[in-house]
Amino acid sequence: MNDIIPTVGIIMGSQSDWATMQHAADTLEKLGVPAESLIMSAHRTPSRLHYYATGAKARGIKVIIAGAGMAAALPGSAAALTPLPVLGVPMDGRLMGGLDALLAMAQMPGGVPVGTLGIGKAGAVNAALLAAAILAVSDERVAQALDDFRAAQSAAVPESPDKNA
Ligand code: RP5
Repeated sequence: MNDIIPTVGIIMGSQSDWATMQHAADTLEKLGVPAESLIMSAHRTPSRLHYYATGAKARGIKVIIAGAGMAAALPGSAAALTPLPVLGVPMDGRLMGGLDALLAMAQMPGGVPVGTLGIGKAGAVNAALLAAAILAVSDERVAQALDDFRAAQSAAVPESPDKNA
């Protein structure tokens, strides 16, 4: 049995969002940040979302990453129910390439913030890195993992292009 308590909750509106949100999960795993991944929808499973968001802080979750597409109400609805920071990831591949979801997440009414990332895979990866950066303020182990990630990322960039690629 896995008794590691997750500190990041990755939630998504549908199974169809997992192809994108798995990049957030993979990035947190690489950083050694324990996370849980769950499906819940502001529209299809409102009771499940309410139960999760209102109980997340007491369970030890410190940051919530919420991925959704179309009306993309999940991050904002979660943010309305929890004092935890909520990071939103708009899904791509839908109407307007995900621009509709991006605007829905970013245009929150004043008073209920969602930290909205970019559309798709890059947004999912960056949501994980931003969640880790939030944790790193008070967790030296995560701070070191982020430093190592950035050093490895820089080292992997060649100084000149491979002209045969
Ligand atoms: C949203 O509606 C989900 O986040 C998903 O991106 C979108 C469509 O869901 P499916 O029809 O693919 O289940 O709530």
